[in-house]
Amino acid sequence: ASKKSQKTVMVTGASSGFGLETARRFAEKGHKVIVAARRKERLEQLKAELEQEFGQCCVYVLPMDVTSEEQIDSMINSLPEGFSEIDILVNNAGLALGLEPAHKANLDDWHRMVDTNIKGLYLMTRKLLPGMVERKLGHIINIGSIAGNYAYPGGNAYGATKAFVKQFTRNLRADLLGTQVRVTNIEPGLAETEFSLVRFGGDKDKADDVYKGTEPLTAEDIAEAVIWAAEQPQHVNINSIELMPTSQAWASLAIDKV
Ligand code: NDP
Ligand code: 8X3
Repeated sequence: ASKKSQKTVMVTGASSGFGLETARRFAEKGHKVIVAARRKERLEQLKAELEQEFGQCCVYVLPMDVTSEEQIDSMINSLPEGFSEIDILVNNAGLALGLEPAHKANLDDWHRMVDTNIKGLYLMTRKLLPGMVERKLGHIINIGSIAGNYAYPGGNAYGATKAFVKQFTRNLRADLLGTQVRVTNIEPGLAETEFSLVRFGGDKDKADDVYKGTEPLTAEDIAEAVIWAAEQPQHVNINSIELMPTSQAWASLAIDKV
């Protein structure tokens, strides 16, 4: 990017999966990238890698938990010059925990999904939006999911958090009309990252089984969709992109027969 077109991009959940690849793609294109997540060492390693590949100065490491309003406030106040005016926020940090039916699901898992996928996302958005509106420039790119569009067994609270993301995105668009701030929801289907490892509490065999025998989406595929939405000319707002692997589609509705 030329100096004029260079943007400052914040990616949450940049220590793994979609977030990491999205940060890589923005850095590759010459933008300044703030990489945020809880695992500091991974972020430091990513910064070293990206700066070696694409040049110094462009990556700022921000260890933080998106569920903490206090941490979000202090991180916004601590951003150094050159990184403090965020043009693009990629709200990617999120997780699924468990695949049990609702009557057996762990309530703590539900609390954590709501705190991260809903509360973390709206906190980041609410805190960064005023600056974008004031500067008449900004783009919020949310990572939703097909789980917010279609129901599946065991999707219970996770899918509902992603349905929140979908409707929140649309309502943001309604509020932001006339401000030049754009909002997009990316809705991926089955993609191989650490997502299943987290969902199944670190059980690698169970996680690997999810992707065995099929060709899932990759983190690079999602990063590509994010970049594409971000690179549209200013008068174009991509409302949503739903993408699935070719090897995934809908099944018929289930019927309980005696
Ligand atoms: P990964 O588990 O590989 O990455 C998740 C990222 O979120 C990690 O960087 C993790 O970093 C970060 N994160 C989790 N909790 C917090 C927190 N409290 N504060 C800050 N960062 C946090 O999974 P994906 O890349 O697949 O997931 C990214 C997003 O994509 C999620 O919102 C997920 O729901 C969504 N998604 C995933 C799909 C898939 O099939 N993989 C499909 C559709 C949507 P750290 O642990 O270091 O904090
Ligand atoms: C992740 C996709 O189908 O595992 O959001 O819920 S799915």
